[in-house]
Order: sequence, then C-alpha cells, then structure tokens
Amino acid sequence: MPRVARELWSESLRRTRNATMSRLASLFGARELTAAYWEDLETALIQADLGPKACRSLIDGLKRAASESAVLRADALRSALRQSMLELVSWADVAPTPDDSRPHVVLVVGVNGTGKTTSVARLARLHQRFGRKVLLGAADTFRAAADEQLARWVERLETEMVAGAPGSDPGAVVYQASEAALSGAYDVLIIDTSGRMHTSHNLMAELEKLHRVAAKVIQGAPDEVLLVIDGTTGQNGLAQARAFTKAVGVTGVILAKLDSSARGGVGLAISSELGLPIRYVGLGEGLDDLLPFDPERYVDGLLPELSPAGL
Ligand SMILES: Nc1nc2c(ncn2[C@@H]2O[C@H](COP(=O)(O)OP(=O)(O)OP(=O)(O)O)[C@@H](O)[C@H]2O)c(=O)[nH]1
Ligand SMILES: [Mg+2]
Repeated sequence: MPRVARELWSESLRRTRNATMSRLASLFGARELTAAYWEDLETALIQADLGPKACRSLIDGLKRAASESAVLRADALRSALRQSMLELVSWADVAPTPDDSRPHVVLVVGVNGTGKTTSVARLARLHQRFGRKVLLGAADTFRAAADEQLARWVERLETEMVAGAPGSDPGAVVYQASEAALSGAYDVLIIDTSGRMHTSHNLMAELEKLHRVAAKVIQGAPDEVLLVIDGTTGQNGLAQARAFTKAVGVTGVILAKLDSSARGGVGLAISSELGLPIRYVGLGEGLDDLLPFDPERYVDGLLPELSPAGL
C-alpha cells in the first residue's frame, strides 16, 4: 500500500487512538498482570466502543496468552492484542466483484446523514479506477435536493445517473436505472437511497421492495447491499445494522467518518457481534477518501504505540 494511504489511515484514526485508546499505552507498560490490571484493560477497551463481545474475546485471548507464557512482557501484550484484534476484523470472504455477464448492482442504505450519497460517489470513483463504466441511481426521491447533490458528483465523475421526480416512487427509479444499466452496457450500477430510521417498519419495507425491483430487471441483483454506518455514533450503529440486515440482507458495511470519530473501535464490534464484513471506510470528505477496508491499517491506527515506560 502506498505510504500516503498508510498516513491517511493513521491520521484518520488519531482521535480514536488519542481519546479512547490512549489508556492502553500505559497499560502496555504494566509489569504485573493483576486482577485490577485486567479490569482496567477491559474498561479501556469498552470505552473505545469495541462492544462487550469483542472486549470479552480479546481479554480472554490475552489471559490465555499470559498464562501460557507465564510472564507477558508489555510489548508482547501489545502484539498479542494486535493479533487478536486483527482476527476479529479479518474476513476470509472476498467482496463480490463485477464480471462481464451483466451489470454489478450495489444498493447503498442507512439511516439519515450517515454518508450514503457521498459514499455512492466515492464508490463510483473506486470502480472507475478499475476502468469500469459506472451508472448511478438516485433513488432518494424523498429529500428535495438529494438528486442535485448526486448530480454534482456525477459531473465530477463524468458519468451518468438516473433520477426520478421529487416525491416519486423510488422503486420506479431503481427499475429505470436497472434497465438503463443493462441497455447502456454499464459494468456497475450504484443506487443511492434515502435515509431512513431503522425503527420505521414502512420505510424498511420500502427497501425490501427496491431490492425486489432490482432483482426483477437484473437476475441476481443486487450483488451487494452496503450499509453506511456513521463511525461517530458508536454502539448505536449496531442496532441499525441489525434492523437493516433483517430487512434487506446487508452484505457489508461502509464505516464512514472514521476521521471525525473518537469511537472508531466500533468496527470491531460490527465485525464480531454482527458477523458483517466492513468493506470500505470513509476517511474524509473528498472524492478519494473512501478506501477499501484494510484490517492491518485499521488495527494499527487504533492501537497506541508502547509508552516509553513499557519498553
Ligand atoms: N469527515 C467525513 N465526513 C463525511 C464522510 N462521509 C460523509 N461525510 C459528510 O457527512 C455529511 C452527510 O453526508 P451524505 O453523504 O449527504 O449523507 P447521507 O447519508 O446521504 O444523508 P441523507 O441522504 O440526508 O440521509 C456530508 O457533509 C459529508 O461530507 C467521511 O468519511 N468523513
Ligand atoms: Mg443522501
């Protein structure tokens, strides 16, 4: 990975690292692993929004490692924790990728303001980098200016989009966009949807319908349903993920706004408690600031270095 990307990850996770994970640095320096020590470590991990399940499995793993090696040196503790964290976010499955047989369809969903529209544009950019022809579907017909926002991105991306009149049926947009993707020989169709509360039954049912409409026009579509979670909202993102997964079968998560979050550890909770892979992360507001998820960069960005006392 180019150096610039590594720095972007580290820079973006600075807040989480400094605000919530910094306590770990002094814990890494501990000489004696007492009961109070393990409690402190667990508290620090919980505060970083890793969620109870991930915390438990990390602590259990570390205790095992400690008992196996009798004395666990501070630097060994850091690398054991790093290894366990990596295991929690490393997914064996590979994200589905477009093939030549038909357009690859991606449905982007999430609650209000999480970063869906921005992510749609940036995802388009990532696909364009592979030389793929990308069409956007503006199925957020609910918010008046939504298609204008997407249209501005479309201009910058030098691509096309299919939109409907404000207030019109988003299902019709998905239908037209899917047909246009087929007839225009597009490689990828990315559909933006309106923000919706995961607690609203009707709005979740509407998403299910969009899913069905896409499948009607393009057999097997959508290939991916990406849930955008705002990285600043911490554990609340988990409740959202559960509801969206129930309604539309989310295939992966886009963790946006990691750069403005002090609770970036939530990615570990998403991976371990929901069993959902994180596919992309948002590390800024620019067109090039959506990156494919990289477990090593993520974990290294979260963990503070050893404090000098621990060396
Ligand atoms: N710092 C930062 N800001 C982001 C990121 N992703 C999105 N944003 C900002 O978050 C705000 C909301 O982004 P949108 O893409 O409009 O969110 P949305 O989910 O489409 O919103 P609704 O359609 O209203 O539900 C914008 O100001 C974006 O610039 C990110 O990764 N980092
Ligand atoms: Mg939007």
